[in-house]
Amino acid sequence: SQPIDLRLPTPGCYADPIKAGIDADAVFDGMTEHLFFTLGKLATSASLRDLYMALSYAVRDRLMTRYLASQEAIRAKPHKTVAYFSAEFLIGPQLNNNLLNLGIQEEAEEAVKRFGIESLNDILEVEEEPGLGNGGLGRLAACYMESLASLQVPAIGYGIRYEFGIFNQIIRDGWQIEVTDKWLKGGWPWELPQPDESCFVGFGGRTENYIDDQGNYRSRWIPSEHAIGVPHDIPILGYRVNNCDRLRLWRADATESFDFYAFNIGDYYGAVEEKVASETISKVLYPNDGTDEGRRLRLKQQHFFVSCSLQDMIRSLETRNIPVEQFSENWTVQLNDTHPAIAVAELMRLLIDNHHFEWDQAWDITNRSVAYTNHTLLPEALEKWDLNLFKSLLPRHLELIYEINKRFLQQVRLRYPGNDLILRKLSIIDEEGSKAVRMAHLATIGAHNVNGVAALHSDLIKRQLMPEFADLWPEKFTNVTNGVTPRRWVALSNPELASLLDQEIGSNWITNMDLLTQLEEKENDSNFLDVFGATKLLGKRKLAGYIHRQTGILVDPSTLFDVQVKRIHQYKRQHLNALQIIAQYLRIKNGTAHSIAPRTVIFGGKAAPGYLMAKLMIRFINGIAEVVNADPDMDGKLRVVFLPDYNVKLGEQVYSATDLSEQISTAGKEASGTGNMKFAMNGALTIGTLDGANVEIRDRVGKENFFLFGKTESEIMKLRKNGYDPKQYIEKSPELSEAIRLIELGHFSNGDNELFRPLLNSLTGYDPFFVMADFDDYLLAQDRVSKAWQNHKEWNRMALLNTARSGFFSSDRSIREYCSSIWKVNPLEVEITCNIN
Ligand code: NBY
Repeated sequence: SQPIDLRLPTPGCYADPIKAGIDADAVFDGMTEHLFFTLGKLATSASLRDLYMALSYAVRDRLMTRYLASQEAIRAKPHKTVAYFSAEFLIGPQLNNNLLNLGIQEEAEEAVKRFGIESLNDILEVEEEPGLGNGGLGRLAACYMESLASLQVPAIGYGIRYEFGIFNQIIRDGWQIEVTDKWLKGGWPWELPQPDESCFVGFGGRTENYIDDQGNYRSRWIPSEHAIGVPHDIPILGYRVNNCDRLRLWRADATESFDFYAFNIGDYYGAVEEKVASETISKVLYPNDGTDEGRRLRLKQQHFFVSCSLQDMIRSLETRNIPVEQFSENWTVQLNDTHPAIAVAELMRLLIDNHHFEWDQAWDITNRSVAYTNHTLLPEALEKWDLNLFKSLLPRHLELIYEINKRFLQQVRLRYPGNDLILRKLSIIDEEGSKAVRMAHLATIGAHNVNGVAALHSDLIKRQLMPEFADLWPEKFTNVTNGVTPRRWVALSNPELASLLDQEIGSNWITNMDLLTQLEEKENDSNFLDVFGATKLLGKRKLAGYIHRQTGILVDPSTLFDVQVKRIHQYKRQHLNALQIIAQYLRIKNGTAHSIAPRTVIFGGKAAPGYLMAKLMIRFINGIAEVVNADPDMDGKLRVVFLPDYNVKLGEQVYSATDLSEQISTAGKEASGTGNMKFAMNGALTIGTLDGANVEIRDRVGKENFFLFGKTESEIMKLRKNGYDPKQYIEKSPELSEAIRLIELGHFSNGDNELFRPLLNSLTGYDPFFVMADFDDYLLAQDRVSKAWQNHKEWNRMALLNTARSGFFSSDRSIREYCSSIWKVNPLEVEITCNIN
């Protein structure tokens, strides 16, 4: 390919991709200029925040050559580009990631020292992360963007620039309190607003038929309302390459302002919803990770960002003189769950109504371009929109969906003559009860590929979620097991491990995680195992310091750090872990805890504001923590910590400091999990069920290096079918009965024996997630953990093998699979020549 000559004397313009032109002097000079000109500050009076801003701007400047060259490369020569559509991108802090990918961490360290700062970390600490996602789904999108850029694949992430991201969590009296996330308040240096590329989006109104100049019958939409989408672009630089992709987030301009301060935190949801009804569409992220709330504003958000993005993509063809007929040769659209599934109807509308394509050609283009990733089997999380709501907001789209459905069902009739049941099951319109549009059906029919996110999950999509679709189109359904980026989740978050790996196997592991298998040669090298264990201890010391500062709890870094961090959910079963702690507590109290490992059990995670049971689970954990941590009998044996406000930044501290990773969801419920992968890479052992990607993690790290417990998915199904009764399990288990009795007595709620009643009733009555059924086996697995911990050398060996065999879970591998089997895209190497070198 032709090198791009920008003819610009820009900072960081250099032919040598790594470091050239960016030494500590350049970083220092850049900071000085920005302090003075951009921030209006003298270096002598600059605060840490000022220095953070100045360094960020200086680094951003040095991304621009690559950023523009990457866009120029596509302009110069058409190349299929990935458009990753996601309502959430949980990108985390940007500064250190960009320093790493540019290769200038040391230069930055030296530059900040010249400002009298002791360590770059002091500046990194200041960065506020954009919480534009709920959990795994949003974080996955961020890992995928980073891998796309690192693999030199042209890509753009399309989403929403929420003014308020996921709420900040504080814990008061053991309860979660939600606080508005004002991530933009101090200015956020990583985005570039591009108001010239704004788009119009319609809502409501009516449709009409008309005859055009050529005498053709056509339909059009006359919306009653409009919003303007203003793109805000975030550069996503690949690791040590010139390719710099983009995250393009749309902001809806405010129509009127209001004071979010007045949030009634007890009713976060209601407060947001009511006020927001008259408000701008991009105001707030829905803080809901597992249930479809079916709110009008949410559908508005979805259509808003999808319409802006598709218009933007078509416009980019037009400005490059590429005919719109060639849309699918130039773009491949990935739908991150059904949140952007309206894209199927919106692309049809744009092609037919605006660009006057015939139906068949428009459908062909749509179907060739769009693919859909499913992230959940939970029925309550499958998006459905009430037909009347849908019609009032998107009347033209509903007409198009009816037509899509009509043509689709005609095909089904031919394939299954006389089978009305299958028509009802496959239809986009749910006719049971009040009518609704099923977004998963729209996505599946519109897409050329549907994938799940782990082998088991993809299998269950075919067998349980959409068996009729899988029978109709078996080749449409595939699997791409999730992955996480080793740049953030090893190199940035675990610098001690990263430098040990560099020393032992060279530094190529960071872009080729399969090289980690070379570590297997060290499994019996006693000295190496000690060093490996020592890096873990460093991480644990740091986390212990953080825990003390945040919660006042003193924890001992030599104890087993047993961690469960993820959204709080019944299916993820944090309460199973909590019950296990009570059992251990009782053993210690009764003097029967003979060989239990001294543990620090750490929880972190947010509960959806309207999910009362999850909020009670947080209160429950904190109730246990209060009793355990105050009891001198527990000293040196057991500590329980609930870390408030779990987010990406905190995750970076946690994964590197963990010995035991808790992945204990009810089998069949967790689509994949991605935290499980981050833990394994960082040398934590997993205690887990055969669920999601745990299955593949265990296959790869070896069953002897994984603490397995619990019923399998098919055993759970059988139990459910045969009438599951949790009481039978409680009666059979003295330790479980005793734990429950203690909770009933109010032992963990200052004598209040009503507080945890709803939780107990659920567990002992219906137990929808089979906590009681798995309890005894879980406790036995925890005993195996305790036993293994006695032999530190052996533990370190198993931990090392986890790291060594976790290469498969790099998002680079996932992205390569998407590129070759779904998107059919190739890398496009960006070369740069400069006139200033
Ligand atoms: O996606 C998660 C899955 O639970 C996890 O197993 C998987 O590893 C991960 C990545 O594939 N799903 C998830 O995080 N979902 C959400 O955050 C989410 C957000 C919004 C809504 C539903 C789910 N919603 O209905 O609005």
